[in-house]
Amino acid sequence: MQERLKELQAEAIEKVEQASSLKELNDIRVAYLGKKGPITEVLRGMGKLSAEERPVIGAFANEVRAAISAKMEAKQAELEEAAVQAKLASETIDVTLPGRPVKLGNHHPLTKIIEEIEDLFIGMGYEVAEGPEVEQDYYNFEALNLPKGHPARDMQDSFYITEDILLRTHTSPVQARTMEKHEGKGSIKIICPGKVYRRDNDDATHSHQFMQIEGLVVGENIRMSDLKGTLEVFAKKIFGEDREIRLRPSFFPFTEPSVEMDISCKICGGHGCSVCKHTGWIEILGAGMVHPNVLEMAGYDSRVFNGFAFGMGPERIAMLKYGVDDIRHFYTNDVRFLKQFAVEE
Ligand code: FA5
Repeated sequence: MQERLKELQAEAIEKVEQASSLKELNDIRVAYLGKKGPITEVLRGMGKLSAEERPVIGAFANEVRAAISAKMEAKQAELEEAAVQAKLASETIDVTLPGRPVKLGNHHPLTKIIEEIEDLFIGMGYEVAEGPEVEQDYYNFEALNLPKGHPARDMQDSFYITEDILLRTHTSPVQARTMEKHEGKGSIKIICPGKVYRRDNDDATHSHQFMQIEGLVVGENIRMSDLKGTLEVFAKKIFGEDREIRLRPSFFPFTEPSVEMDISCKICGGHGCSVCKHTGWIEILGAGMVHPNVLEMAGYDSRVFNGFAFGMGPERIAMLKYGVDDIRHFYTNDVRFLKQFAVEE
């Protein structure tokens, strides 16, 4: 019996040495040390042995199992280490390979122009104010001298949510809100950038959703010449000294007198094209002296206080500054269009 056990030990150890995978090793474990294996089989025959022989064979059988198990453990460690080494070898990184460039985004041209305009006005002592896009009819129209039924409401076709709530059609309600907050006291110098909405048909210079930047100055002895000077500084800083500006008399119910400012078209150099509707000029803002009724409705004494206001369209400004021929490029977000603005960052 001892001979048979020795034979099995030698046989099992040889197989373990030759095993080339963890699976193979496990199969050998089951085959030799398992309940149905040959060692267990030999031990089953121990009943036929004498009482003296039995402990000797039993102890020997345990030694055989221990020797096979120890060999297996050593082999298992060896195979596991080999597997780790093989994995490391297959995952070697060639640090000398050139890296893949990471594509960097850039600011949207509208963000750039709005920030540029904000910086310019902050430099002139203005503060930035904001207001809601879903606005009350009162602030969008009534507080701006546009009572219900006023024909000038047709100038801004609106998206109404209820009879009294709408998507704001301009940023001018922020003027009304800011003046109201001041409760008729003290001067104001703000700009208010934000989105506005109108039921306009989309074309090269119109969008149903666009941006505006409102400006408002309230104080004592503010004059039309202050407004003109401010707009001139703005236009020259943004467009350069060589671009022409013109102020045209206009009408807004919330300003009196009112003007519109045009800039000479960069696309055609002022000769006329589809962007400037063959006039050589593009309108970029409306402005005027704050109407006394607007000051009074917000709680200011119009005999003491006066002011000027303007509202500009950053899309049109960006079109003129960067030579963009269609406002819709700003919203379709074609990366080929957007990445052209990366170089100036
Ligand atoms: C207004 O919205 C006045 N609230 C501006 C104002 C403020 C006047 C304060 C006086 C005092 P207007 O509707 O003209 O005015 O719009 C102002 C600017 O917004 C225009 O000059 C133009 O640059 C831009 N704009 C108007 N409609 C569109 C549109 N559909 N798409 C793109 N830009 C537009």
